[in-house]
Amino acid sequence: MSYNHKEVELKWQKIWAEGNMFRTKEDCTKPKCYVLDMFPYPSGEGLHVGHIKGYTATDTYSRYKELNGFNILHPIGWDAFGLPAENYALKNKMHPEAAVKKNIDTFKSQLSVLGVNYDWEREISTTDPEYYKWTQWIFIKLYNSYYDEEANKAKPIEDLIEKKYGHRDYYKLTKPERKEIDDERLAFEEYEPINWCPSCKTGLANEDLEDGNCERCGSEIEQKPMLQWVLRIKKYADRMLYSLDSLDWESMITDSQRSWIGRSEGAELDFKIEGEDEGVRVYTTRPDTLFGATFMVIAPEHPLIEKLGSKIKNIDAVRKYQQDSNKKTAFERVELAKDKTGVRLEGISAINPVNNEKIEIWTADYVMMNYATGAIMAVPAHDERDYEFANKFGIKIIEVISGGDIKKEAYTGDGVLVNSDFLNDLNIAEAKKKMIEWLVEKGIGTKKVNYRIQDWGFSRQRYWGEPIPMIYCPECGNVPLKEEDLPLTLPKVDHYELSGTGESPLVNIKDWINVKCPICGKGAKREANTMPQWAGSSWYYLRYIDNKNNNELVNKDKENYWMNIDMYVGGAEHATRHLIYARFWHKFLYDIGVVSTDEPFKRLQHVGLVMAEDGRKMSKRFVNVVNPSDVIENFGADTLRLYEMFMGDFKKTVSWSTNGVKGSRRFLERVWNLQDMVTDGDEYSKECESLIHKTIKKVGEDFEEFKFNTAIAMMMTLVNKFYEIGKVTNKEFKTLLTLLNPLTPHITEEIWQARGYTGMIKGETWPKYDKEKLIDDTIEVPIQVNGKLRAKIVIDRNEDEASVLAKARREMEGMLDGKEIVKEIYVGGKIVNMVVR
Ligand code: ANZ
Ligand code: ZN
Repeated sequence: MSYNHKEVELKWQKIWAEGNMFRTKEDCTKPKCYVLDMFPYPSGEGLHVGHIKGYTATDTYSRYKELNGFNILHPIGWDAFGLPAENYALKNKMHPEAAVKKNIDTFKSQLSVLGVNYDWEREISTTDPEYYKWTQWIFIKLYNSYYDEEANKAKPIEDLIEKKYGHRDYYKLTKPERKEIDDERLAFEEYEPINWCPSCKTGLANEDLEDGNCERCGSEIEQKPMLQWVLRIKKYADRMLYSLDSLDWESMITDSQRSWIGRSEGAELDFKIEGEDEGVRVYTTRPDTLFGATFMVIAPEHPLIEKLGSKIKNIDAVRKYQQDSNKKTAFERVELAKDKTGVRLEGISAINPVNNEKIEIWTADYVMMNYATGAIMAVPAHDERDYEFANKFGIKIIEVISGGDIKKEAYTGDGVLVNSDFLNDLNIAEAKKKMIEWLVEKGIGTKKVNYRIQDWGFSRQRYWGEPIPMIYCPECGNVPLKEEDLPLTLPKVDHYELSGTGESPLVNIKDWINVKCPICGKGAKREANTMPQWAGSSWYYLRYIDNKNNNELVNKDKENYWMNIDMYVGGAEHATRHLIYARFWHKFLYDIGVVSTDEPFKRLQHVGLVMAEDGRKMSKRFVNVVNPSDVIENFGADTLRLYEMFMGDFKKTVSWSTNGVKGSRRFLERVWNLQDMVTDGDEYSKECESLIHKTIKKVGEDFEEFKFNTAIAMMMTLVNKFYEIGKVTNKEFKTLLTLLNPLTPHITEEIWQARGYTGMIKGETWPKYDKEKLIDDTIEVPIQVNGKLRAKIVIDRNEDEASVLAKARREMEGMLDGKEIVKEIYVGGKIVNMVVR
């Protein structure tokens, strides 16, 4: 009988589905294993072979864990809000909901023929009102919380009201008091310039930018002042940093999280402006270098320019510079500014507080307004940017750390303090400490920690997202919806067009947007902006655990049993986006008692990209896209699965190879044909015993480490061995089929059944290896003749010397050019040496 993949795969997919065999049960007597794929965005293109790589890996891993006695949760769902669906729907004059439904159906049918073990009863979609009800619920919780720095956790906003005003009723507060409270909320409103993509017509978070451009369409970002909701992710920055160490993640990902959060320690201090009362506050990580601060630089947007405008003699030139730098992106200002530009503010100067020297004030766009205080003390001797700037504009450079040659370049290395009065001879750390003490004592400055990460801009001016569940009343201000009024669903309209003003299309849907204020009953408006796509994906893994629960986000006992996620698999492009946001929300949910752990993803494995055969990205434009459905049709799902796991190191980028697919198919045929070579006997044969034990060990260890390619190579070696000796015993065959089953579940179950082995492999336990049997019974020994390697012989591990030497002599017969053996030595188990003359 030949291997007919279509018949076999359909048959087993039917058996699994009809038997409901991948339903997850809450069996608390078993250890659990929660295996999760980063859920896909169901695009119109269907599944990519790159998706399949991740999904096969989690499927393999979870089947392997099940064979090892674990209770498995391996769910899937859809991250289906967002711009592509909305743009597609706009273009085709259809509703995004319909577009999404169609795409999800395509994805599901493609997944079903792959034979993955998802529990479909737990399917979720972020666009389902029963799901986004809870996304909105989290938003309201954030709105109703503040961060208590002492307790280092979020607390109800009423606690803060009580602390400040002695009661817990927000609506009893005066307007200025409310403002003070509102500014402490973890979700707050801000009127600030936001990143605006003119082509996507929406505001974006910093995480949505790539080199200062829109990550989606590549357009250059503008800064546009706009009222928007912001989430205080910065409050969680320290906790997000510290717990990174406890995670079993690849360092590539934890490193990029660290630098994205960008914690730095230093001091804030005031520089007085000559003749003014007020000063300018700067942030520095190097307070030790204060004696070397020979000028000051403020960002072009710094308010000082407006304030002292009349005193600045060259104000026209300064204004011109402000306009020029306004046109540059942040990336151009920071990364591309090889040639430093700037303008001196003539007519005013600052005083260096440590020696009362007058120093120049400049404005330059290498100083950013949205980081720290937007002003710096410049220390050209020890900062590269300041050095370049001072050299270009002829400003004094004073060395304060010894060890470099400041005539040549800025010195940023270690050393002791010089030219620094009371700091002289101290090392940098000591000098920092002493300077901060001095600043505090004089009331000039304090110690200060800063973060690169910005709070999360949360408003999107588009239709296809979760409505933000807030009402704005001119009398009462912001009023969140009550829990029992959730979900607030998107209005069902046939068409919605962009407003044209930059506002969300929802502003034009009058009977949705206009409401009565729940507090005072007067006319009010709903929030028209929607949430970013990252909202729904920031907590979805919790909903799988309890996706039908109408009363709470997730049941406590179930959450306790299933969390944390034991294995999380997805692309590295999420290192600083999804994985930052989800960790933030998880910590917040921990603070308010929804979850029992502080971190969601214990172990994270990232999957390398799959490129086209030509080494380029797969793209319709290059006509090089491999459609997984075609591969399944022609070669079978098991072949596709095996190939994707064998194509290379899981973490690395690999190119598709049609020959590789064929090779995988040939291997499966060889396994299939072993059926004709089975001999009686339910033991491991002597020839194969040690190789079998080694294979069991290697495959298990490699599966744990996501090294599927080397596990497969080992199984190929074993199959070669069976062919070499021309037979396989039942026990050997069963072991091979069980090891291979997580990778290629259809063909292995089919052979198992055809051989009449009892039950199914699903239900078997993973084979065990015997440590003692790992050692080979036979070994290879090289033969050296006059110091040259000439041949190899196979001997029994315990074979005696005489017998080994006899074998060696036989092997070399006729190869010694008639010369005579004058000496022969056998070094036990290692080598045979002969001397001939
Ligand atoms: C004086 C100094 C001397 C500095 C020295 C560095 C080296 P991180 O580590 O990234 O926090 N800085 C502060 N605010 C800035 C802004 N808004 N835009 C651009 N640069 C700014 O970097 C902190 C350092 O970056 C600060 O320490 C400041 O320069 C500069 F030998 O102050 B430093
Ligand atoms: Zn009102």
